[in-house]
Amino acid sequence: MISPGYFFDLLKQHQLTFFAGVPDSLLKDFCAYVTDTASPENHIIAANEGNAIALAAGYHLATEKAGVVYLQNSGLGNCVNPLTSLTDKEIYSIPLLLLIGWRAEPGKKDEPQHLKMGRITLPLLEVLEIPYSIVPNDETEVSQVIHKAVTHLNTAKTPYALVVRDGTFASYQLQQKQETSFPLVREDALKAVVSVLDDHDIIISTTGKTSRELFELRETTGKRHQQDFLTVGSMGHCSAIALAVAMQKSQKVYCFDGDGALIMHMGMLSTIGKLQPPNLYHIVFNNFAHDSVGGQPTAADSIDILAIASANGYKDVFRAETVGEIKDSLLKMKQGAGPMLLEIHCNKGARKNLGRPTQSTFENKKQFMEFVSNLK
Ligand SMILES: Cc1ncc(C[n+]2csc(CCOP(=O)(O)OP(=O)(O)O)c2C)c(N)n1
Repeated sequence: MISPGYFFDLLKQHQLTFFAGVPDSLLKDFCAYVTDTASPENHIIAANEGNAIALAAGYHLATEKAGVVYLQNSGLGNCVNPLTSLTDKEIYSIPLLLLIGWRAEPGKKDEPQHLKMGRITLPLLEVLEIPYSIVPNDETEVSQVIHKAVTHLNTAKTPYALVVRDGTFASYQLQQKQETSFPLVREDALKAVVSVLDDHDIIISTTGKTSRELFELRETTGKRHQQDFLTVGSMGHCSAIALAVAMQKSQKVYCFDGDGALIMHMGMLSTIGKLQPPNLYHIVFNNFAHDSVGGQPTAADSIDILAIASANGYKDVFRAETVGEIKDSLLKMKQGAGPMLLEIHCNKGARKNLGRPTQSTFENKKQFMEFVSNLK
């Protein structure tokens, strides 16, 4: 295993001191080390991975140096546009080092939403004409790989990728903990929300632990999963799915979002505000963090989600912290026409024994579509 500090120092020796990215569970120890060690102007947790590429491009324009962009391989999709039309050698030729967490490396067991990207990560880099190395699990070998990458950055002046396998980095505990002290964690808040929804309400839930907790809640309460569509992949897009469903059906549609996911594709708020779906209710479980992949902070502490939703045309907005406030807000929301947004402030953290959906994505889709087709 490689110590995050050792890897960070190797990068530093090669003048690689600027980091931008979206956190990933495989990179969480390294991301935590960067959060504790890099100065604020040298570490930007971006809204999405495409933004991170552009941040590294801006850094290069200003300093002539290459930046490091860290991401989960699922975020490679968000990078394709800026990698092909900004940093590519046929456009501005901007060097940067991609550090990619390799979920679902072929041969390793992983969740369905990662399988395709796991299989095509290396071929996709090849199609993008981005040379890469797989980071060795050994500290003596890793410096050679970084040396190779840096030689490419300095000579070809285009992106180079380091692909990181599961278990490459040794554990590192984040020192700069940003703890909140709200009464609830996400799972308790989610239970409170679900307790006041009806059996014919539609739920579209976001990527990560929110959907896992919703799935387990249905299991433990002996309910079927038919009214829930779990957006296990495509982070940031559950509100778009919810909008389109709401526009085709008269039933109430509840979008269960996370602050990281909402911020990742915040542009969707403007589409919802413009189209004014009266049956769309947006619930944001705001724990101010990318809790599902290690708890790194989002920008949620410096923005006003309610003001943003209002300014985008949401008809009413609410904020809650306690079970009572959640229930009161939802009862008020149910009586009025949407789009409306409820922001629930909650703490990071989840049960250690939280499972993953045992139902396949195909079964989830089938049951959900049958349920929806029987609605008006
Ligand atoms: C495009 C993309 N980038 C990164 C990830 C990895 N990822 C999965 S869940 C998650 C954090 C989600 O944060 P938030 O929406 O705030 O929900 P929380 O986990 O805090 O409940 C991330 C970064 C992903 N699945 N897809």
